[in-house]
Amino acid sequence: MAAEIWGERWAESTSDISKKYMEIAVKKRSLVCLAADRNTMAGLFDLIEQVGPYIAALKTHVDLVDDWTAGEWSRFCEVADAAGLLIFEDRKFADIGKITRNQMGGIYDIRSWSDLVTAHLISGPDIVDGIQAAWSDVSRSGGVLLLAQMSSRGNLLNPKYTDEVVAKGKQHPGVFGFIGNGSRPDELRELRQKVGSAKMIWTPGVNLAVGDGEMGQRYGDPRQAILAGSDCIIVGSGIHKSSNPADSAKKYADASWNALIERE
Ligand code: 5BU
Repeated sequence: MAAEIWGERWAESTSDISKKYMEIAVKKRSLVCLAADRNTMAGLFDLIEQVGPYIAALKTHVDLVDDWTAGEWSRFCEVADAAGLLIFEDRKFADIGKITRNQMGGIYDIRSWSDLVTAHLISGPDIVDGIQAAWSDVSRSGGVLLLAQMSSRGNLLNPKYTDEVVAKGKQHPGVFGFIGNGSRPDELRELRQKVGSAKMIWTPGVNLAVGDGEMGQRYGDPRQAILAGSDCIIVGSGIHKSSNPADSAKKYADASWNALIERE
């Protein structure tokens, strides 16, 4: 079933975790990753309870939770796991390999609960080895999403930088895929051409209300993002700030799923 729906993306992928994601997306008929940017544990629990059935992955910023404790967080990850979600910490690592390896540990111990993390390639390719070593240290595995583009206005990830990130990232088995700019379908289409079919492209900067967001964020349409080659729309405020998060999540799920069917 997943092979049919995802076409060449499934056929060319050599990553277990990508295949796991594609299967979850088919099961839930949703290519939505929720950006769960709420800053209390109660707010996070409430959100996941409402939208769990309509999303395929959960993106966190573990360091923005005001009342974070290790115990509550591990309970939260258990709930996410029970809801069948991949857990993606959007940490945007950027340091040298050995420091990044240690930053996967520390108080938040990201290596012990994340399936995916983001990283910049600004410090060179060893950052991916550092992150993979950290997962190995706790006998787990995971995938790295490299920032090839960003959704925010004025960002410094110019096309030449994007090309180098893609060229290096494509070769590395520890790289699950790339972050692309969900607000600009044309840029995304170009990125997909460069990436080919073997790796994922996940896209923030997506909202049914297209246009400029807060503090330089930009938003594009979910259907357009998937048609341009995104494999997962990352949606934050479009869901968690809505008066009915479940209804909104369902709308994004339907838009993303229908676009995948249309694309393949
Ligand atoms: P929003 O509320 O849908 O704007 O939330 C977007 C989320 O995606 C938020 O958690 C950001 O940290 C994240 N993000 C982004 O907006 N743009 C980027 O280029 C990257 C991540 Br990388």
